[in-house]
Amino acid sequence: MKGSFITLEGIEGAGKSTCMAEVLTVLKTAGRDVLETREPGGTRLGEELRQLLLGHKHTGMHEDTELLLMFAARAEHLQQRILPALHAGRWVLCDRFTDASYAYQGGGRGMDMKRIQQLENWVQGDVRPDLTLLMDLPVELGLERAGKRSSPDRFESEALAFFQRVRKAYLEIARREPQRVQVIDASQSLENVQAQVREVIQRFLEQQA
Ligand code: Z5A
Repeated sequence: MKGSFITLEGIEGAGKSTCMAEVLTVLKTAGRDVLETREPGGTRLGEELRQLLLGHKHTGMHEDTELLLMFAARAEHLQQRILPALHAGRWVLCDRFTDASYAYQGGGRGMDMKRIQQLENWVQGDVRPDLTLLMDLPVELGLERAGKRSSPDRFESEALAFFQRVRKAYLEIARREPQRVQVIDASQSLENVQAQVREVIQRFLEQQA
């Protein structure tokens, strides 16, 4: 039996990490064996690449390099952890995946979406998430929530307009793939957001039964 692949996406401060816990609880209560992971990262090599990508050591990194490093980390993650877990019948819950490359590198940096698609096809073959929760909220609110954290990483240091392009790109993906991408109104209170998340996951579980 093959497990299901669920991803969480959203702009800065959207509450993905907070809601991962909620998704995990619902899945575990339903008896699913879940691999919880994240991108960039998820493997030892991927976590090292994450440090290079998010840290300030390579502030002027070229956008091609950034995109290729994202996909290098993803190739390692897929081959070493995600695919073995899915083939073993486990569920995979991942904090960000390829939609983030379309939103941040495509939308935010303005890179050619076709290039990203070529890498997606090469690295992933036909592997795509079965369900994606897009935590959506106004950029100003997300940045305000995230701003309460200590030191900003390389992406968090970007300007407001960058995150507005990222949000727009995410919403465009949701518009194109309404079956896979479920939009959560993340501007609501935490209780309300968690309730929306529970409902989407319960519905998905029922569809899989
Ligand atoms: N990136 C990329 O460019 N290309 C790619 O292909 C991939 C990634 C895969 C790392 O992501 C960066 O990599 C990311 C995109 C880029 N950069 N950015 N920006 P990350 O996921 O590790 O980093 P992040 O976006 O900063 O996520 P985060 O730290 O996990 O934050 P979050 O999940 O969006 O939010 P949170 O930590 O759950 O919540 C933020 C705060 O708001 C926190 O204090 C909560 O208690 C609070 N919160 C949450 N929900 C609520 C509600 N509903 N009401 C009030 N307060 C709330």
